[in-house]
Amino acid sequence: AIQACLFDLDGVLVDTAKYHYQAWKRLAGELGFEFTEKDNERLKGVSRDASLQILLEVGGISDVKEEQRQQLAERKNSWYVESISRMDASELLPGALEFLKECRANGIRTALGSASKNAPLILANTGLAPYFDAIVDGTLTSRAKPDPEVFLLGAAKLGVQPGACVVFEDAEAGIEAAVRAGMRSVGIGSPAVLTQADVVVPSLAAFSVAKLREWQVT
Ligand code: B16
Ligand code: MG
Repeated sequence: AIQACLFDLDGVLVDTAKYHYQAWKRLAGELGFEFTEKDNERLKGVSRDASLQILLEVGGISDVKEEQRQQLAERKNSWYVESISRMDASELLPGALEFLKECRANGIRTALGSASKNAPLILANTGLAPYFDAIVDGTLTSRAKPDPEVFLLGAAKLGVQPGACVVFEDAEAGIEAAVRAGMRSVGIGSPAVLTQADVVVPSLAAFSVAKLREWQVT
């Protein structure tokens, strides 16, 4: 049977994408170019440094030294942290807390698998921290999704074989990471986008432990 659930954070448990977008847009504004919501789609699930690289590409800016890059990323992050510092449990996505509780009530282990270095602050402010047996965030991984590192590390921390894990993800790269890790996956979002997922639901409110039980583990 399935023994563990591994969760992405942004887009699965909370909607922090809007705060990332506001902060990147503000940085683009200071640098003198527009950054649209469509551009922002490319940043979902992508690390902070890689996001900055994409942003600079959008603005047609290429000659930026490493030191200045770090300053720009730091600047964006300070605005982002300001926003998430004000978050509370009202910003949890539908069904997130209920499903985590249901997992734990049924003896299913839970881990976070997020690219964000700010994950601990978000978990603390939304009250989710006590529902995880293991946390893997952007400070613990060196290879970004679609590399399976983040989820393999989560499974190892839980002491569960990859084949007995299910990943919940809203980003294509995250689903691909799950596939490469040898795990099942539930896509949160649109089936047209998350084509590699085993099933796709609009939110965790449409999923349950009973559905996990339908999966045989080989
Ligand atoms: P930070 P996830 C990702 O979170 C976000 O989707 C992505 O937009 C962000 O750039 C990345 O975290 C890094 O976040 O700047 O806070 O370290 O979807 O992997 O939970
Ligand atoms: Mg995500």
